[in-house]
Amino acid sequence: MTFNSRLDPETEKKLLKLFDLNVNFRLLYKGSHFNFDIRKLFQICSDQGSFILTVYFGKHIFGGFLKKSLPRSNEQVKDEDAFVFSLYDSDSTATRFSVNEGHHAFHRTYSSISFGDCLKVAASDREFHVNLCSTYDFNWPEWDWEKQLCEEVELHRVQAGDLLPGPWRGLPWIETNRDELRKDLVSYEPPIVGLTQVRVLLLGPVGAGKSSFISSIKSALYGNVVNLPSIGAKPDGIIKKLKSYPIRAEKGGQPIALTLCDVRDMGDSEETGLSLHDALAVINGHAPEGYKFQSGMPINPSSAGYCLDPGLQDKIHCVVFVLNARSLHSYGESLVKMIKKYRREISDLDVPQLVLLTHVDEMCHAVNTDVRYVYTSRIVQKKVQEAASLADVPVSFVLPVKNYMSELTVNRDTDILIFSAVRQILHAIDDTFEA
Ligand SMILES: Nc1nc2c(ncn2[C@@H]2O[C@H](COP(=O)(O)OP(=O)(O)O)[C@@H](O)[C@H]2O)c(=O)[nH]1
Ligand SMILES: [Mg+2]
Repeated sequence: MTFNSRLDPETEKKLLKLFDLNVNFRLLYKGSHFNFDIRKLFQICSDQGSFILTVYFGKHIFGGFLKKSLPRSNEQVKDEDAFVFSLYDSDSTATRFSVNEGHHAFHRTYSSISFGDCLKVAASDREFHVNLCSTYDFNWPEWDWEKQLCEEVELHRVQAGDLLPGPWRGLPWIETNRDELRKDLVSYEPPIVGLTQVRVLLLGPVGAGKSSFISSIKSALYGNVVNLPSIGAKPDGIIKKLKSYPIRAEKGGQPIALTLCDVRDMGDSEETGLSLHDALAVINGHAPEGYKFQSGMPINPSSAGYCLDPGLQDKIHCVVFVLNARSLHSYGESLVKMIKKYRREISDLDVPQLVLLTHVDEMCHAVNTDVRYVYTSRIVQKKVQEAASLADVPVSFVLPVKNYMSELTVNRDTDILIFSAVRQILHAIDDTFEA
């Protein structure tokens, strides 16, 4: 049974900034999911460690933090670190107020939760109401100090120590490394004489970040953020073309030896997305550029442009499964089975396969603020392990990245992470040809 927090990533970031240490949130309770039953909240959340309670009114959020656990029975808790907070709307920053200098910071009864005398959340008849103390300046211009009905109530565990003592993969985050990685990519030569381009196919469900990865490579090379029109495009679910993207060292320059190929997204079944048959046809070089994939119409020798006798240059030299770290837990069983099946079939073709794990910046506050934490983040490490087990590959085959998206300018460390993922793809190709 999964349920998602009402906190969007931007708001979550603001709340995370309330803490001096690096922390992350794990949702334990959501009122609307549990029919606003406070007994359920006590049952699930007691003795679970530090927590933050959030109550929502449209864009406005109030709440409280307790470093200690929610007690199992009705009692008062002393906690020097407890605080209450308010976030007026998405444009402002969250403000925190300490609670009574720690004394009686928290109180639970069988039907209510109070942070000092500042904030009380009381349940009655499957509803939650909140009372605020007007002596605190909650920065709340339009607040009516009478008790208010909460739209939503959530309780997140606050997990400290998101960062490991040291990185689990080394990467020098220095300018010379960016230059070197860039130079290696631009001067890359395929390991087979006569092959001028290696073709890398990106496979994965919609929203995984396939298009964004292609544009991120271009951005890192060009030194300015490039957006492909297909980024964030809504899936039409019916047709999508095979599109090859030659990569150039500079805008309008000569293509380098790497081409990325985008195809129809994978769906929950072979009928709703790219079929194994069509994927293999692309990998084996039978599908022509611009080929339109259609459900129920597998590519075959009578399809327009079908390449009957493909050469090595028409084939795919590496398949990269692109997965969204934030969605890993919600990928359906059928998609997971399909990925494993595709992996097995592609293995028979001796084509190297890797996993690109995107959206890691959304998993971890530290990575979001500074991408250099990617290999020190405990949660990213966990997601990498999950992705490896989902796709049945060794952990070392999973490449975590943060794609460029809303930024206006490129950044040295994001470039380094993108370039190093590309380097590993190229190494996998070289190793396969050498074997
Ligand atoms: N935060 C974050 N957003 C990403 C990342 N990669 C892609 N996105 C966003 O996710 C959405 C889907 O990306 P897109 O490249 O269109 O996915 P595709 O369907 O696999 O081609 C877009 O809104 C992207 O801006 C990433 O690494 N981090
Ligand atoms: Mg796309």
